[in-house]
Amino acid sequence: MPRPNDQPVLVPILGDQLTRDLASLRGRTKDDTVILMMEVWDEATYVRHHQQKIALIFSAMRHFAAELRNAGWSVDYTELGDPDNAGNFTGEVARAIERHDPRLVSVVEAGEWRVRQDIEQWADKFAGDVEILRDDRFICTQAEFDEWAQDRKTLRMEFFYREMRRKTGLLVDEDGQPAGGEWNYDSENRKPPKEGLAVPERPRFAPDSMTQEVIDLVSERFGDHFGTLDGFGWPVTRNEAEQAADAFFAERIECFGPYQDAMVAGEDDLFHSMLSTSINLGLLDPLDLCQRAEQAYREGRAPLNSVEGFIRQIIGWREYVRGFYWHQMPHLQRANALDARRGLPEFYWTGETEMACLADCIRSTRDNAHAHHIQRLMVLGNFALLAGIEPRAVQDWYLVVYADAYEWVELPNVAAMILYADGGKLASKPYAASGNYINKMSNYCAGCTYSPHKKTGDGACPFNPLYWHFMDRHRERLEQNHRIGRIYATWDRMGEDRQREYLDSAEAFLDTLVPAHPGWARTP
Ligand code: FAD
Ligand code: DLZ
Ligand code: SF4
Repeated sequence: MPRPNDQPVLVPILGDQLTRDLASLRGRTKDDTVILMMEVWDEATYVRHHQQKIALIFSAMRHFAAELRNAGWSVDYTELGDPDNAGNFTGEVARAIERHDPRLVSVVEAGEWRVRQDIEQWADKFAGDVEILRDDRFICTQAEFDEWAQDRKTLRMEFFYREMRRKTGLLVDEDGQPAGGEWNYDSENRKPPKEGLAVPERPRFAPDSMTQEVIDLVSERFGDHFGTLDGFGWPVTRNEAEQAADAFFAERIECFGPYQDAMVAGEDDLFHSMLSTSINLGLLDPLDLCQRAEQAYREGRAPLNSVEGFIRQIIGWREYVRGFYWHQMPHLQRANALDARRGLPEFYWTGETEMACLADCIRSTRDNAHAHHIQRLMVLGNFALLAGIEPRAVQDWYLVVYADAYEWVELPNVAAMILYADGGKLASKPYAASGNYINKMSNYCAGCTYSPHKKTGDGACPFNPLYWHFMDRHRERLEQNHRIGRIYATWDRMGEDRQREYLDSAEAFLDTLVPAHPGWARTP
């Protein structure tokens, strides 16, 4: 039965929808709307998120609710500790419907498959009207992505990215050509770190009393989850996120491009923007950031390769993985084209490994709930690929440990980009590399028990034999691939004895790996 018009509209806002420009708020009036925000047990525990990730989301939610109330909105906020908390979104919306008897529930579609499935049941479960609005914080609609992807065998980001450049006009000159003549300047963005590289400190935001209250809550309720709360300094409000963005555009964007793939032990941020947590929560608008980057280039404050690289990560990769996720779900979750079956090694959780590169990336992950892209891809991801770790375990790990991790962005990066589990729809070849690559792009090897120059046997960098073990066991599939197939000529030239040394060395190393207890990622 339709409700009378004097009943309010109930607007549930999820934890990663923290913007006043949300489609469900646009055009609403304050006296006619009740905003519902819900801290719920199911979201906090469906995987055992890093402690900083829960603290960040709850603190940002509470600050956003306060900002809305100060602006005159009516906000119904359920805290995790409320005795009647139903523990999940559907139960909390049901309780709110009893409290407010709304004429309409208006919600923006959830970012994740799991939650979207639940929300799609609301119209059947609840008596009143329910509308589910498109999340227009993304530049590309799903219909656009699906149309672009239709009839393509492979879905390369590069071609999608050019469409997004044309759609937004970012770095496109008046004649329709890309600024500077090229669409992509990645070849200029592969500088190894140089000695004494000076990296400006990124701003950190000391917890205020609201954040401290959340930190205490997380410590009490989730203190056995992975990671530490010490040094929590993420932006939790739009204002803080803007300050973080200002600092990036003032101090780091210049070197962002050239050192994008560099890694330095103990330097956790380098020249990265460190803005993913704020963008994904809704505190920063991705298009606005790209426009600011373009302005920096047009005004001569930042070089084109840095600005193009930054814009590509956002309107290219970020938009692309989101379209890819919805295009490939739900089977992407179960994809395992390389039939990888090994358990995740325990050291991914403890950091206890002699491999200096992995140890540093895991330490940064534990301390900051963050590691930068090339660490996620070419160290942590490369190892998981070469060692044949089962995709579901790797997916869970990435979803737990990073403060910016939501399944729509984590899953394509893990299943398709690092593990090639989709069989090559996303990546034209597996991102497999030996110790050579890490040695070239970082200073890790200088402080490692192993040597990147030693190929097999005692003291050899494990990435070296693992690389050939991987190539050998996937020969049938990869030999046909024109981007990687030629490597087999090198393998064949080695001769059987040398090949055996590589394979034995890899197997001896793999035998030392202790599988992690699954309880690290999910409550059994
Ligand atoms: P910067 O290096 O400054 O890049 C600028 C922005 O570009 C980022 O803030 C982010 O919004 C976007 N971006 C860059 N690369 C990607 C990408 N591959 N996919 C989507 N967006 C991108 N990013 C997440 O936001 N959440 C995740 O759960 C996540 N999981 C990842 C898992 C793996 C295996 C890999 C290889 C990458 C993953 N990324 C993820 C992408 C990337 O590593 C992070 O976005 C980045 O490290 C965040 O730090 P930053 O803000 O300093 O990024
Ligand atoms: C990740 C997360 C966590 C830990 N907790 C909550 C929560 O209690 N309430 C909430 O609204 N959102 C939370 N989130 C973010 C949601 O998981 C995210 O909004 C959905 O997964 C998007 O589909
Ligand atoms: Fe990593 Fe190998 Fe270098 Fe050690 S030698 S830091 S394991 S790449």
